Amino acid sequence: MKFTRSREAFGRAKRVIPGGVNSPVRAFRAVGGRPLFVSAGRGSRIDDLDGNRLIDYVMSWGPLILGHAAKPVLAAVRRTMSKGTTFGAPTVAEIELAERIRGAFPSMELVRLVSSGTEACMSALRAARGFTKRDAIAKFDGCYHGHADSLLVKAGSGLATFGEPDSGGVPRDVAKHTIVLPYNDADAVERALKSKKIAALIVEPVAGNMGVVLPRDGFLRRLRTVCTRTGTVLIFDEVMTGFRPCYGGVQTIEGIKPDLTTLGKIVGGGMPLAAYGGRREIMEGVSPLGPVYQAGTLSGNPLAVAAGLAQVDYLRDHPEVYARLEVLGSRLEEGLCDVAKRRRRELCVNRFGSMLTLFFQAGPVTDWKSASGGDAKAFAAFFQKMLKRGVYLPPSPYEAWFLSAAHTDRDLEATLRAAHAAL
Ligand code: KE4
Repeated sequence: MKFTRSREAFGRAKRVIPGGVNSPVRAFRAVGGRPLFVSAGRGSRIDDLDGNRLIDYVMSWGPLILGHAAKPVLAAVRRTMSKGTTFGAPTVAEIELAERIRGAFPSMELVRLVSSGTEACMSALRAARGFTKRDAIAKFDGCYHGHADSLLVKAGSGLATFGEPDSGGVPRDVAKHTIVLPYNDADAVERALKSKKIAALIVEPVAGNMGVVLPRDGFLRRLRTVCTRTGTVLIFDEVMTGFRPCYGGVQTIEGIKPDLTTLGKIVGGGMPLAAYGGRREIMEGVSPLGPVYQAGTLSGNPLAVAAGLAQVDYLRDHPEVYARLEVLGSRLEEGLCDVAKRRRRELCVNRFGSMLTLFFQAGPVTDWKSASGGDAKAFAAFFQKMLKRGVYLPPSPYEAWFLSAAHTDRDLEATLRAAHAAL
């Protein structure tokens, strides 16, 4: 693999964009070297500026469950854009997408469309604070819910690689309202929520931003019980897990009803669209019905809604996609564990359906403390060797690898061969 054109592009980018990237994790800071510049994507592959065709496991960090440039999504956007790109006025398609979301997530009685996962999480928290008239919120160490001020307190994605517990520019008066709890520690949650009136507890029901970390049996149920008892709004941040494991999310599989849910990524079909919603009495507090203000020029944007509708409708009409994703996920997990054993390397794989993380440690990895104990240098070396062998992994040890319906058995065989050589 040669990367000259990417290098030139990066030099040029750094002259006009901070760090040459529009999102920090893309800068390859955790793995060294220069970021890849992408020219095209198709199916499970991306082409970089130097004509390298790579098997992609970043998949734009989750939205592309059907693969790059999925036909139904492109067709829908093409059909829609001939009628204009944005109106700043309601359209019927927005109702249809909100109805689909409510169909897949019955807990979301009222739904508001926004433009990013950050906006969805920030707005959900404001709705919860408005509803409870409480200021404090709680989140978990290693979980990431976007970059709103009150959530940049030990975020797990991006910031985790910088080793910064807080972000610059977040006022102490804001951060002090956020309690950070250890993931998978329900007793700590019980103690915190008993000792202080909290507006909302926000959780990644399956974490993906410290690498994939699964909730212990009963953990989510305990959160539901404690939040109900203390009048705390339970928010499931399903930005990453929404429509990933099934035509629904973790709440569907666990049979647990959060008070609010945030969605993003898949629901937008790869376009800037996210959503938040939940219990009617909470969401009726949102403007123009109630005093909680939230707005957006491009909220419910017609092109993004068309892409989202096309993708979620395809998933609704082709449940076999989920069976296929489960087969691919388990094959990749087993293959990686087998390669690690043959190479006598202490690695552990956490998987949730078609999202997984290979940790460079023996494990188990059950929270941020254990997740951050891996060998980041060994991961960086592995990343670079895989890239040279045509496999593009997330450039951080604290992210999830994503499979799509476009990944093939041949992709997996090539990936496992590359992993065997790279280790
Ligand atoms: P965005 O604002 O990036 O659309 O969504 C924020 C967000 C909220 N909640 C969860 C569970 C998320 O995973 C995210 C965003 N995820 C990261 C990658 N793990 C986005 C990649 C990036 O920051 O560039």
